[in-house]
Amino acid sequence: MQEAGGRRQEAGGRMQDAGGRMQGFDKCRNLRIFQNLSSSLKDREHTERMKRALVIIPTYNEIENVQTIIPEILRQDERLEVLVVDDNSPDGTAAEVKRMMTENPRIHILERQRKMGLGTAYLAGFKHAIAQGYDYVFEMDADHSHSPDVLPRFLESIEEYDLVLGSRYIQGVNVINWPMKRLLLSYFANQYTRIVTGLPVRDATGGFKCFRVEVLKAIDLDRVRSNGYSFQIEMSFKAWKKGFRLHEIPIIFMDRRVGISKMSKKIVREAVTMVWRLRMQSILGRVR
Ligand SMILES: Nc1nc2c(ncn2[C@@H]2O[C@H](COP(=O)(O)OP(=O)(O)O)[C@@H](O)[C@H]2O)c(=O)[nH]1
Ligand SMILES: [Mg+2]
Repeated sequence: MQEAGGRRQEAGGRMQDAGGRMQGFDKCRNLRIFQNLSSSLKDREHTERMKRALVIIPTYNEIENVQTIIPEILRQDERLEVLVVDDNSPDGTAAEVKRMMTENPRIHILERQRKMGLGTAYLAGFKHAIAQGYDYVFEMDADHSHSPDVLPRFLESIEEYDLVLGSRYIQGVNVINWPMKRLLLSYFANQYTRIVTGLPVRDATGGFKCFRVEVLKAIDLDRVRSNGYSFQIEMSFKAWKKGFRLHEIPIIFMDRRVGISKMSKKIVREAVTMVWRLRMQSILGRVR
């Protein structure tokens, strides 16, 4: 940045010289002040634009969804890039993403050999984001349950907070098209999580969120144990315990229209025990 700023000043200087020759030094003073001001505004704008945000999308058999969701995401803000983490989807999701990559350099892919779960897919994406120097890192589903229109609001909030969570439960219940059974499960799972862990958020299991990369660097990613919904709880809990600032913004969650859910009873069982493990870690001062 300094180098860029320096170059800009030099350019400003050259313009002053030209102006000086034409109109005399004093007459150019106001023009110079104006030039310096506008150049410093441009510098600030430039610095902000330099922030890079990576939207990580884990996929398993989402070929139709990636075709539509990725362009919608990229349209929201020029700072956004997308990383698909695909687990060798039999429907050819990865091949489709690679085709899209030939047309747009803001799309990336990480391919894994087999279906290994949502949590480890995100962990692989987080490590990539850290290594590649991104500033903000999003989690987002491929299936249009999370609306890309909210991404600009996340980008605003992440300027002030360290972890911004999309919440279905801060303005009533904003879930569309879920069977009542699943909604009740999610709602009470969240109450249960809050009681057991103390995590002060309304929606701890949601998967639409944005981390400052510093949060990901502070958490020992190799020690993150959970893989399903409790992965979301574990990441937010660890961020909170490490003193980072969490903030919830309202989102509307829509059930998928295309493809099938990978939700299972095993994922629910994992969450039930994980919250107790987190509480124990906290009591013993072992949150890493
Ligand atoms: N890479 C990868 N992605 C997964 C896996 N399981 C689920 N996903 C993706 O995670 C996101 C959320 O999963 P989904 O089945 O919609 O869960 P639901 O919304 O809770 O029913 C989707 O983009 C899925 O394609 C997995 O094992 N590996
Ligand atoms: Mg879904």
